[in-house]
Amino acid sequence: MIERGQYLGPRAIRNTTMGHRRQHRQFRLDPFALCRIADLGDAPVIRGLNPFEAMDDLRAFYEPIAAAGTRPLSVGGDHAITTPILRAIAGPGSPRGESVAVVHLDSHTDAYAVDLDSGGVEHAATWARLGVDEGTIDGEHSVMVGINGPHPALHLDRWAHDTYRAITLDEIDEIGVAATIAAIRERVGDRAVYLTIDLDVLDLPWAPAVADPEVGGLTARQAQQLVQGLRGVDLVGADVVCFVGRKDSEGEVTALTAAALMHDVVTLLAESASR
Ligand SMILES: [Mn+2]
Repeated sequence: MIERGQYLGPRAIRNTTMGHRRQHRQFRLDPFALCRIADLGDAPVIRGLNPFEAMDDLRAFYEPIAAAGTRPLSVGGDHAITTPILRAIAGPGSPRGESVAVVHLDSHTDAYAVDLDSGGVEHAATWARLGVDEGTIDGEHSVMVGINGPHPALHLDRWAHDTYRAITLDEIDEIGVAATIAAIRERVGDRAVYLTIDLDVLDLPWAPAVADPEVGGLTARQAQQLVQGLRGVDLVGADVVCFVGRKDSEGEVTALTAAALMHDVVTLLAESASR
């Protein structure tokens, strides 16, 4: 599950976006003119060898961000980062005080139960269930998109389908991207939304450098359409995870794909914040 080198993901994204053009063509606007947008630097995880303490370190980094009303977009790290970010920005004890709807793009459900399946350890594949259990995620208004590939236990899928709206890659093939966007929007309604993108939802030509690759994922174009299709929802934060920069192909394809999706997300966040 854990793959070394993911902590270098943000640097690879910074490198590839050094000369980035900032204005959003489809939305006809400059997010950097709408809002104050800044790189807040690497989140210090001082106690990285202990998963529980590492989660607390990350949460401590995000708490003042949440208190300031800032809408964070983070680059992982693996999917374990989503738990402490959600704890800072949503649910009991957060400034918001209530759960958020989650839009989860991933080949995997990440529905392992901490106690039943994971020996009490919170990790990259427990966050989607843990968040529902501890009240940061509103399962009834949340949706998984792009579920694909073989997996170790059918009961995880059952939990995901019972709790979230889980749209498999097969269903996207069947109904198309536009109907998928409509289903996502219907599910989240007017709730505050957190978007989390595991890059393994993409097929390997567009994102080879991921921790847990699955064959036959979304094209980069489909992923862009799905993300841009969230325009108008109240997006309060987002992350892009599981990027293993040192596995990237020549031309830094995964970094470019991640950066393109992040530009869409930054634009969505800027529009949400300025509404
Ligand atoms: Mn995944």
